Amino acid sequence: MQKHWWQEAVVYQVYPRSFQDSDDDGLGDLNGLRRRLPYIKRLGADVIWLTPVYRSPDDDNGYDISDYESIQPAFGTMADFDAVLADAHALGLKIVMDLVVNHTSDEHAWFAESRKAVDNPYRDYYIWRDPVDGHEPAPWSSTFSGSAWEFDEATGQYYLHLFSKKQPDLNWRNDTVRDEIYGMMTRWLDRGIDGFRMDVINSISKPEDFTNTRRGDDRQAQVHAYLREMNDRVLSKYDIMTVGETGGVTPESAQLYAGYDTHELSMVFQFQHLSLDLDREFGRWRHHPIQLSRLKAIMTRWQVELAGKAWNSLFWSNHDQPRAVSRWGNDRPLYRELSAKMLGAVLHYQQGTPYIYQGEELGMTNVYNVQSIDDCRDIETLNAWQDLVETRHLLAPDEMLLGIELCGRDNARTPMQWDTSANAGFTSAGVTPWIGLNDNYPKINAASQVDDPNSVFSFYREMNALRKQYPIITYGDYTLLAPEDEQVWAYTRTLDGQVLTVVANFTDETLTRPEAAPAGTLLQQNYGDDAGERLRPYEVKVYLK
Ligand code: ISL
Repeated sequence: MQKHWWQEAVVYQVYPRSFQDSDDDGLGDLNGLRRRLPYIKRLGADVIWLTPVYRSPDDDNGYDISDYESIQPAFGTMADFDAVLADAHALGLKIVMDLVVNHTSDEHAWFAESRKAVDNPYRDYYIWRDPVDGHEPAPWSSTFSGSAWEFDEATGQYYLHLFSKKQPDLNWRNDTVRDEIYGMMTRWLDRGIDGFRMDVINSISKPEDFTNTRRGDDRQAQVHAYLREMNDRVLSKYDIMTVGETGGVTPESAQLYAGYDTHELSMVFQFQHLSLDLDREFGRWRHHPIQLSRLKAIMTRWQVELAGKAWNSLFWSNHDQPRAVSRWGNDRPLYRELSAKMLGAVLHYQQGTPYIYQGEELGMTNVYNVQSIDDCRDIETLNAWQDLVETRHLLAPDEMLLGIELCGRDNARTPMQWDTSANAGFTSAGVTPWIGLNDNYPKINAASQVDDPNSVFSFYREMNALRKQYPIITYGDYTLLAPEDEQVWAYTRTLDGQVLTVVANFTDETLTRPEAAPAGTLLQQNYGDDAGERLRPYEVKVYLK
């Protein structure tokens, strides 16, 4: 296996509209991020993944791009972007940009042309079909509720949109579309960025007909051909990292996307572990408790099956997910910090590149102050409310609000909690942020944690530092211990005769386990001492021998 810098890196995900406002419009921006770069450096991250900052009508918070080569004015200018990049590089931080090329905004110039006439030169940039018997050409549905087909009066055809109707899907079969995208990517790389996180990249290839209604990776025909072409024509010319967002991938298919010798991507985001608490029918809007043995089994399969063949990404959370400590840990005051540290350790000591979503390093929690749908901003949430509550009456308002509270995307999108001042230091007092703050910011904020050696922040910082010191954390082989245990997650990593053991209590009970007292010296823990085989609530211990 050839070693790559991104295998040894820790990535910090920044959602810029919620990170730091610098001009008092209630929206985070590039100058705000620039001011906070030293914070990310101090945490010990190596790479920033920046979610979209391109020009966009913001139907889906920037994932609907109307110009790939200009900056959203509310976020700043291209000069501001260059300044962020230069400052980041000066600090030794790399920047990976979001690449959203499954779809554009309907306000992109290509789509404005495309919808004008069936013989417009841009028509074939998108996916247009005639109606069948007066309605949608095929039964595909949108991730954001309703049909994936929108009828366009002007030309009497439907266009495909896997997400909102303001996000028409690009037609990757069209050689010119792919040329345009590769050209755009090349210009960004030549600007000096360090890679791409590729939005829903395993959806870019569409079948000839749209009769297969199963979701997932198996409806892709050409995706590997496209990614190999992209790699050949663009990616392989730079020393960058790429991570594909690939819902539906399995350890087998991930080896095609991210195999060491498949010449596609550096790694992918898989979502199997994030599906355990979802409902078959109502998805994230009806929640089920997770079974630890199943979570361990999924993560272990990825560890074992990719070993030596492809590289894992490791994440609990991102801007589409609820907060990790609320979902997998315990966000009550007594256990919040303990369980946030425990979760961090269980994830970061596995093999792969860890991703920290902004605020996770502080133990930021889900939002419990949502009173009504009017407090929500996320298009997925708003559309689902419209569909499931208002139109089809499948969920009662209270049940849906509970679903939103437990799993809605806005949980991750409230402003970063910097300090105890009004608006948490995200924006000035008196400004109304684009989305309400989590009202626990006086308790959970960066200012109270960065200098506290016992804080969640310091725990994450310590993990990041240990990773630099011990190659076993990056490269060791993973073995699960006691797979059936529903309360404890224990595993080892081995490399060159060394053994690293991680033992974690996922409950609020004190337990006794032989695995909890392995040989070796304690490298990291969240209680300050070692109780041997006794594991206290949410205790985690990491040993090295
Ligand atoms: O949560 C999911 C899978 O468990 C899905 O929300 C999935 O990650 C998502 O639908 C794809 O997300 C990406 O593309 C969307 C955008 O809204 C998300 O923010 C982005 O991460 C469309 O561009």
